[in-house]
Formats: sequence, C-alpha cells, structure tokens
Amino acid sequence: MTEINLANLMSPVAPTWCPGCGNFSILTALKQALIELKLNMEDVVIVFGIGCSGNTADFIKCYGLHGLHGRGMANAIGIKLANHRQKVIMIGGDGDVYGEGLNHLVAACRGNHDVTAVVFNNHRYSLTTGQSSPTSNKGTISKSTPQGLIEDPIGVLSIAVSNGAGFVARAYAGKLKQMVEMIKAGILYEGFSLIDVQQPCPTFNKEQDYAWYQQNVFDLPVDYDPSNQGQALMTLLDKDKLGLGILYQNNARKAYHDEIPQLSEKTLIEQFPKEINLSKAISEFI
Ligand SMILES: Cc1ncc(C[n+]2csc(CCOP(=O)(O)OP(=O)(O)O)c2C)c(N)n1
Repeated sequence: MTEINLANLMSPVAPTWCPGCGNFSILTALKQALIELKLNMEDVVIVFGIGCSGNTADFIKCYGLHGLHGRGMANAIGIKLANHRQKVIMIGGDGDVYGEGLNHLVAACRGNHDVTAVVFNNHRYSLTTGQSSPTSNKGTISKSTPQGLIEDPIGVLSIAVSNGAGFVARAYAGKLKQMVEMIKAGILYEGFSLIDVQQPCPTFNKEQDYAWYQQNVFDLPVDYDPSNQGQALMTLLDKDKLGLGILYQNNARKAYHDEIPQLSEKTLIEQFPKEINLSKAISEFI
C-alpha cells in the first residue's frame, strides 16, 4: 500500500487550463483533501467526465477512468458496486453532470450510492468554447444563444436534496480551505455526496467572474442545521445568493451497497469465480 502524498499524485503532464481558471484551485483542493485523509493510492478511484474539468484526468496521478461525456456517474456507481471498499470520486463539469449526465446524477441520489461527485460548475460548456449550460443564467449570450438564453438555470442541488442524496454541499474555487473541508467531508460521508464547486471561467464566462462571486457567495450561518431538509430547500430557492457549506446531510440513510446482503461480507470482485462458464451464464439470461 502507498499512502497518498503530493509527490505520488504528481502527473508528468502540466495543466492546459487558461490562466485564472478556477480548475487550478479545485485540483489543489482535491489533492490536499486526499493527502489530509491519509488514504492509500490503491484505495481511491477517480472517474472523470469530458470537458476542461474532465481533463483533470491528465493532471493528477491516480487510479481512474476517463470515460464518455455525461456517463461518469454510471461508471463510478459500477466501480463502487464491484469493490465497495474503495473510495470512488467522480469529477465532471456542469454540462457533464447536470446536462448530459442528469439522469445518472438522479440515480446516484435515489440510490444514495457511496460516490463523491465534485462538480466544476463554471456555468458554461467551456471545452467546446463556451456554449450555455444548464446552470447558465437566463439571458446569457453565448455562441449557442446569440440572442440570449431563454431557459432558467436548473435548480440541481434542490433536485439532489429532494431525491435522496445524503450529502449536498456548495463550495467556491476562490475559497481553498473551505473547499478542502467540503471534499474531505464528502469523501468520508457513507452515501452519495455532491459537492458543487462554483468556478470562474475567465475565458468564456465574463459575467460570473471573481468580482461577481465576491458579491454573491456567503458562508452559511453558524446556526445553519444541515440535517434540516426543509431549510436546505428554502436556502436553495435563492438562486442569486450562493450559500457555501454543507447544505444538507442525512446521517440516517444507508448507502446503496449497505442495503445488499450479498455484499455484507465480501466485495463483488472477491466473490467473482476464478473460472466462469460464459455460455452457461449467458444461457441463464436468454
Ligand atoms: C456525447 C457527447 N456530446 C458532446 C460532446 C462534446 N463536448 C465535449 S466537452 C463538452 C463540454 C463540457 O462542458 P462541461 O461538462 O460543463 O465541462 P467544462 O469544459 O466546462 O469543464 C462537450 C459538449 C462529447 N464529447 N460527447
């Protein structure tokens, strides 16, 4: 076993992100969280979506999978069920996780699958040069909406809170220390954890820049109670002011794999037969 440290997370590939991109600090926070949790390299799998965010796959050394756009969560759930002793983290953008992958996100919430999703939310499809995404504001001018976006932004954290996600948090790429704490808490939580990271994209989102975030984010008050689902939903109804912290945490709900008696003793891969008669297995299903 190899305990995670900065040196062994270091990829030989330097990030290709634009200067000032919020992705730099999110990657730093992720590495810091893994180091502070004293996890082993062999115990962590990171699944990446497609996008500037998904390109993080090249910039961190770890066990992982860089799969199809929008399908990262499905892969993450599969990996978790194959070996539920591993910590599984899913990284993707708002387009990837809240657009193409929304159905898989809802499945992760409903099942309370023990996966930690860190969503790099820059309110744009940035890798493809800045089209509006499900979290773009109404009126956004972009290449795909030259006359202004007609739709309202998706209230995706409310969807998560009201559909079974056990842990829902919001962080901001401009607040590194808090982001590290959110990611650590999400990884430690046994169930589905969604950490929405608000992230400036200096190239394609001129509207929500660092100055805008300084005006529009706030720390949740000290008396905020994350176990109160109603309070979380009320807080999330305000789509302009962005409360940072753990919005909702349900410690009473079991993770999906803990509901499966066949996984109580051994993981699925430990139970996998050494030899398998494929024709016999297939004939049982047809
Ligand atoms: C199925 C599919 N549809 C579309 C694309 C093209 N595509 C690649 S990256 C991307 C945008 C990703 O945006 P987001 O998930 O918000 O990540 P960001 O680049 O902003 O980090 C799109 C649409 C693709 N690769 N696969």
